[in-house]
Amino acid sequence: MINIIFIGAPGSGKGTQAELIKRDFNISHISTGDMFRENISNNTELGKTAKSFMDKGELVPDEITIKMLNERISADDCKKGFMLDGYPRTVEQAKALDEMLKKLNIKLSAIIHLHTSDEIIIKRLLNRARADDNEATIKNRLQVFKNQSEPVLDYYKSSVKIIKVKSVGNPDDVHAVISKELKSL
Ligand code: B4P
Repeated sequence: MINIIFIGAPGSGKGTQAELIKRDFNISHISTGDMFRENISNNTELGKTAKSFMDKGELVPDEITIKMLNERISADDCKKGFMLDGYPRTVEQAKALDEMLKKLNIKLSAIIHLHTSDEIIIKRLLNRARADDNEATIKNRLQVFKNQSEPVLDYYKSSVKIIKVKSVGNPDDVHAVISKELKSL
């Protein structure tokens, strides 16, 4: 059973690669971004709060995100293995995840760190053109990633295997590199 985390800047391809892994490894795909977007389209209170942060390129507060994730990861389908796409994004979220996994008696197999250049990210996201994909917001999201999410890699470096993968070129080629790494775990 594999339990993995994807860490990478906005637009580094976490969602894209997670879909390909799901296809090949039959594990649950948990995307906090997708969960927030679903709440936004259903016009829930959680969605309204999340939207006010996402539109500015800020992170949704830890308190809300941790609660939502803890409920999701306790669900039965996660027992067959899971990948977290876009969580944890802060050291606080990582600490809360550790606590939760300890309670559930689950171990992380690895972290996939997707990386590429800011220039490529800006091009990709302007091309994707989602609601939060305008240039000012993208630049803020990149800064937020550097300030708040990169420290998560430091937090895990002595306890979990970190696999660094360059996320450029054809998504299928990037997937082949990740697949090979996961099969050798
Ligand atoms: P997310 O939904 O996680 O989205 P993302 O970081 O923008 O994108 P991702 O890396 O998944 O890129 P994708 O594969 O789609 O976050 C959105 C927002 O939600 C955050 O800013 C935050 O506000 C909030 N949020 C989410 N999780 C949170 C948390 N834990 N705590 C607090 N707030 C949270 O790829 C992007 C584009 O690139 C696509 O168009 C794709 O087709 C293209 N692409 C991908 N790989 C490519 C490749 N190899 N070559 C060419 N194009 C490629």
